[in-house]
Amino acid sequence: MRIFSTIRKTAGSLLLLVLSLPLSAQNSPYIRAVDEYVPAPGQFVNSLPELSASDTPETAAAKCTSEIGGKEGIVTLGGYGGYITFHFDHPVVNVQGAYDLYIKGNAHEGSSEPGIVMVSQDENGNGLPDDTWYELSGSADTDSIGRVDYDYTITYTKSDLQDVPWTDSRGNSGVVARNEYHNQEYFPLWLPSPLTFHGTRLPDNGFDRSGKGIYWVQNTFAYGYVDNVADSIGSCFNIGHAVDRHRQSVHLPSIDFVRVYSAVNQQCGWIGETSTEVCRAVDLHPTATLIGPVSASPARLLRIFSLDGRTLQHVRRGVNILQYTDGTIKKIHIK
Ligand SMILES: [Ca+2]
Ligand SMILES: [Ca+2]
Ligand SMILES: [Ca+2]
Repeated sequence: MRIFSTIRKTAGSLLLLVLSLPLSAQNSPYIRAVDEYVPAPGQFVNSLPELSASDTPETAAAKCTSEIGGKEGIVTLGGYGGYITFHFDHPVVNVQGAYDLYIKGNAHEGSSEPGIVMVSQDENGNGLPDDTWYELSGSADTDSIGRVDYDYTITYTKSDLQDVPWTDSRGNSGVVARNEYHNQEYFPLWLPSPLTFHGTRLPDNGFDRSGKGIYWVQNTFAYGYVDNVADSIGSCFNIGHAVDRHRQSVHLPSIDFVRVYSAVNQQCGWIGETSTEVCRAVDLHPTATLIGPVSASPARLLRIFSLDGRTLQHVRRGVNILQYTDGTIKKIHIK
C-alpha cells in the first residue's frame, strides 16, 4: 500500500507552512537522554541499573542515560506502573503510514512482559516532559474489549527487605513477592514511599503450563507493546496510533518525548512479577522533515470523507479527505 499526501490550510492567507527541523542530517537515531526513571517495585529494581538510597531522581535518570542512551543496555521498569521517559536530539516525525519508533525489550518465547508506549509534544516549550501524554493504542484495545482497565491506580508501600505490599483502585491488594534469586531491596531506594501509579492495565497474560507451579508462560499480545515479542517488526511503533484519554485518535505531526510503562499487574509464581524491560530505542527515520501546519496544540482528526462528500468510517483505497480540528484538510491517495 503506497500513500501520498498533500496538505493545505483552509483558512487564512498562509496556505502552506514548511518547517525544516534543525540539522536533520546530523540527527542521531538513538536516545539522547533519559528524563525520568520511576520504576515500580520489582526483583531487578536497584540493580538494573544499580541505584541506592543516595541517588536522586536526577542521578537515577542519568544512570539510565548511561545504560541505554545511544547504545543498547537494559533498564527494568518493575511491576505495574513503573515507567521511563526519554527523548532524542530532535523531534520524532510521525511519517504517515509508517512505523516511527523501534523500542527493544528483552522478550523471548513465553516471556512477554508488555509495556505501553506513550508520546507527548513539548507543548509549553520548556524542554521538560510536563505536557499532555497520549498512549499508542495496542492490540488489547480491539481484541480484549471489556478486559482492559483504562483507569487503574495502584499504590506500593515500602516494607524494608520484605514483600512489597500494594493496594489498587478496584479494592484488591497483594504483594510484589521476594524470591531467592534477588536479595536486594525491591522498592526503589531513592524514591519516597508510598508510590502511586495510574494508567491502563492490560489483562493478565501469565499461566502455569505445568499445573505444578514449575513452568510459567507469559503469552504474547498481538501487537503494540514493548517487551512483548523478540522480533523487530513487533517492536516497532506508529505515532499514528496515538489516542487521547477518551481513547479517541489524535493526529500528532511529531513528538518530543516517549514514555514506556509496565502494563500488567501479575505475579507468576517463582518467576515473580511481570516487569517490562527497555534495552534501546531508535527513531526509524531521523532525517525525516516535518511538512505541514504547525500549531501549539495537536490537532485531532475530525472527519474522514470521500471526494463526493460522503462521511467514511475508515480510510479506504482511493481518495480520502481527512479533516482536522484545526481546520487542516489532508488528501490521501491509497493505492
Ligand atoms: Ca507514523
Ligand atoms: Ca514541556
Ligand atoms: Ca522482560
